[in-house]
Amino acid sequence: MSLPSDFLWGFATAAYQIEGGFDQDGRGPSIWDTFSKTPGKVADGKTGDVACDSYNNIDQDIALLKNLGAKVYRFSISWPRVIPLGGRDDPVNEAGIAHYQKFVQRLQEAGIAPMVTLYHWDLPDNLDKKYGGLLNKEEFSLDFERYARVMFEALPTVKHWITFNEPWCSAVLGYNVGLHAPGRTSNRDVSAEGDSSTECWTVGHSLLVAHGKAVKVYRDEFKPKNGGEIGITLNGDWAEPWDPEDPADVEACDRKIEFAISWFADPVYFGHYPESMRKQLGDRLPEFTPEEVELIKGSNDFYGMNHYTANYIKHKEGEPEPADFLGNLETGFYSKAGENIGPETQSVWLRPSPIGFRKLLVWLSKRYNFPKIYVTENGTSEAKRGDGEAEPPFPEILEDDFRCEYFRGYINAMKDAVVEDGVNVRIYTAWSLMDNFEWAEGYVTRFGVTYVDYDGGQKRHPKKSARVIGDLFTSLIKTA
Ligand code: PNW
Repeated sequence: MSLPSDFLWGFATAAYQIEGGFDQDGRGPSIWDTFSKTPGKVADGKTGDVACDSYNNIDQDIALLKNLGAKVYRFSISWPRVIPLGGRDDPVNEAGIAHYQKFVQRLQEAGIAPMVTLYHWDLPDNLDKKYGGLLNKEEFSLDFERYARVMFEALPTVKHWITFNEPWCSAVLGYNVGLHAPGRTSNRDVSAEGDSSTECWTVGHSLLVAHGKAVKVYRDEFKPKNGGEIGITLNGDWAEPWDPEDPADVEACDRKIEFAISWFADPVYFGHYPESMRKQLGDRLPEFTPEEVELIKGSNDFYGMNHYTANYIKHKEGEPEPADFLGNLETGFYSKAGENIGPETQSVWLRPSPIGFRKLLVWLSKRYNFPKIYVTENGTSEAKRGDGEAEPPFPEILEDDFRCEYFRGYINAMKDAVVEDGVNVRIYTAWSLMDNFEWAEGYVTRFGVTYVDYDGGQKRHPKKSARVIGDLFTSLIKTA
């Protein structure tokens, strides 16, 4: 028993993390340009100005994908590259459009299917300044709708569209914790502006409405002639009870997943927010109008799933904090019995737990009636090697056995979910094709299956894990 013969696998990236070319050919600034240039926001004061310089290295990136055997490549469009000021009446930058048209054409000539994310966090800065960006549902959703239409029209051969990458991250990291652009939070040590108790819920709602509008445009105007699919990509970790004997911890696990994933997935599949969130947040959680329900309910052609890690969950007693976004609970890596969920990595939030992937695939499939799932991100930074704080220098860094083990564990867990639990996964793209700008962590943390020599001409060197993924899928996919 194995994965279906039409299963597609490959790698994922995002525009701001790899493109560079920040001021080339008319690109405008995004909120991440502004945020990363603000002192103290990104490790070592780094920005995505150059990153992997993928904007100027189309041929090298496609050759790499081909060399690794990828069947699909997930990348994102930089909104301010194609509409520098972002708004629905603002001019389109033809050079930006031409860039993505050329890229898609070259990819397809190489036999690689493009999977395009419209929004991977790089909002045109002008829209943030003009009307508060994602906080302004009416303006934002109309501007996003127009941007989406421009891209659907420009790239008619693309069959897989993702509206938003990880709305949870945009809302919580951007408007509650303040760790990501635009960096708003109630914590006045971090930001002069923001209200963690309300803004993230407002932003989540705007994102859902904008998603719904873009899906409607695609289905009404483009799907009939182009025949592609569209969905949203959600992130979320698996949850294990801290004390499996305590029903309150067991219950808190479901609540944790609801606050992370069902916040967006319940509206998309059922047309309303989860009961647990309505109960805790009251009128801080916006109401859907009947028109919004109409737009959002049933708006996924596939479920886009980003998944990295798992946590032990301990329920909290008493009233939740106003800024709480977890569901009145604590997350940790150790259980009551002292078990560790998985080995440490360079990312404080990430410890591998392959079994958690299988369990979450089953949880989601049961709740949302076995949707077609595309795993759009899965991957890891490395564990520390030896006593060193940093990763080893090139070329030892290419021997990334820890990452190889991660992919073996996770991809096999996914295979088990498909083969034994009836879960319907059809596409898998590993995060990431190459080392890149890891947001607030700058370039310190590397998630790539390919090493990028940032200071030595941006050369790409595949690590051991790049081959492991290809070999695994080759052995797991049924030959037609
Ligand atoms: C995802 N967390 O982000 C993003 O989609 C990628 O752009 C990113 O590079 C990748 O995962 C690795 O970090 C996340 O704190 C960032 O739980 C942070 C969290 C989850 C996902």
